[in-house]
Amino acid sequence: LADRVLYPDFLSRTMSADEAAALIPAGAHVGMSGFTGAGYPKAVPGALARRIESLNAQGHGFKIGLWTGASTAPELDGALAQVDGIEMRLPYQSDPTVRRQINAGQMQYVDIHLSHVAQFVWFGFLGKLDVAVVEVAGVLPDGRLIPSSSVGNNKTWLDQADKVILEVNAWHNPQLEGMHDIYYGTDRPPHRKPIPMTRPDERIGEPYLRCDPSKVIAVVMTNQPDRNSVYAAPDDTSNRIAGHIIEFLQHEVKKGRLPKDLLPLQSGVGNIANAVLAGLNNGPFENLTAYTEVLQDGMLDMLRSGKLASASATALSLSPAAMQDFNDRIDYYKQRIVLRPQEISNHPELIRRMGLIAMNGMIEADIYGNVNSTHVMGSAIMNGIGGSGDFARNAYLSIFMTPSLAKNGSISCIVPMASHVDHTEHDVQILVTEQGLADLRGHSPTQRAEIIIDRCAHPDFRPALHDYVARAKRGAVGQHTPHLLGEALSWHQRYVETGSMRKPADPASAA
Ligand code: 0RQ
Repeated sequence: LADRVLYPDFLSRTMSADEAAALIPAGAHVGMSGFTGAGYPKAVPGALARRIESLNAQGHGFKIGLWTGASTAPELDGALAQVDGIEMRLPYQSDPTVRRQINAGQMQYVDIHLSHVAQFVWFGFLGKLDVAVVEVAGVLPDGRLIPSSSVGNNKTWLDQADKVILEVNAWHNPQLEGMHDIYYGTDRPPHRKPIPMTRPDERIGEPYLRCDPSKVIAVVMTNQPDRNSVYAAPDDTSNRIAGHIIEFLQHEVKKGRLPKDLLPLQSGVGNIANAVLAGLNNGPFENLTAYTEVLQDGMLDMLRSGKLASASATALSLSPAAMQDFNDRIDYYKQRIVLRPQEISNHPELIRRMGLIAMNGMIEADIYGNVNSTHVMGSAIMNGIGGSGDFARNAYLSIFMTPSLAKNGSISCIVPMASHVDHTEHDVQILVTEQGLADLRGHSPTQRAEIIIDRCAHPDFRPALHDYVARAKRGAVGQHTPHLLGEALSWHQRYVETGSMRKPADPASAA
């Protein structure tokens, strides 16, 4: 305790997680730390869930509004959802229980761009933030805080909340101190100034989080690891997607549209993203940089090999083995990694200025290039838009990738019309599946349809997609983006009714 909490006044405010959880009132808006399984509070959420469970057994109807950085872990989202303790959740989540409750209509979910969250709170768009529960790695003698493995919205939670509960997690390497860069220069319009950053590795802020000590109502000591999920080894499909992207980037360098060390990379979460990074690690490019949200295993490998010179992110999201390596070589990584608030890691101004290469996963794309990142069959949430919209719209190159088929081949990820649109045709430049890569730049919708079907759709579904376009060209009210409105979502409807987008009579075809 004494070596992690150096601010003397806080010692008298240390208490158990149960005592701290008792300070959170029913109906409160609670801002918790945590981003993609890193830096979330480990003890207070579980204690709060136990309290909610026992109060609700007595008929209290206790729920909170839960705001985070992004996804957290079973000990936070899972624990609170299991006791039906979340009235409203924002932003990105990936917890199975939360997802089930949202899709059952039992939890409200507000899925907003990750760069918007902090400023929506500053603007008062989301109402008052009552309590912040923030994990830190330590407290300085003057009360400033050493952030832990993610920064997320912590600066905003600490600044905006009436009351603050700190979890000081001794599991974190004390040498994390100095890795973070917290920028305090943001303001509200009309007082905004340009953010003074032109390179991903630039430091423009300070390494600590500020916090008014008088707001701190509890300090809870923990010693527990982050979620640290394991990534699947790249399979053939992901390797082929990675191969297409690397070939494309080489082509862009040859054409003079990208420098030979490329431009800063943004990479989404998940196994395909990790495979692309593995591909880049074995690929021809040197001296790369990353300006991204989440630093996952693949980027750590690239930093270690030297392919990646530096990486800026808002969170680490590492497997246990990668975390071990991170701790073992923290001096090396500290010179190459900067962790920032998510309003800076995802800031449209910076993404546009630095010219990012954005690579994100998707659920489906339609023949005209609209991308659905979030909804299954137009209705059921998977995770959320996360930062994909921040990056896609503002990047130098916006790439979306997916296997061409889902659910054992019963679903085509290229469909006549996307059942939900997160990224419009205007924000999507490149689509990639294991089948190939569609470069949509400079092409009209009908030209795009041919390219997407021939390059990206699975061969089983190509004839039906071409047939749809041909008939739409005859039957649509306009020829710019021809659709047959009565049929456009029929593939999804067939899946809902039969469990497959393929026509039952002919397993090899669709529509
Ligand atoms: O579901 O696990 O139940 O089988 O979707 O699909 O293929 O494992 O792919 O892990 O890369 O996730 C878009 C969800 C892709 C992710 C998405 C089903 C599939 C499986 C996952 P099962 P895969 P991935 C920065 C960027 C939005 C946020 C973002 C995501 C599950 O990339 O959440 O980009 N993106 N943030 O079976 C029905 C289809 C489907 C389908 C896949 N067409 N129809 N189900 N699935 N395609 C990071 C942050 O913002 C934090």
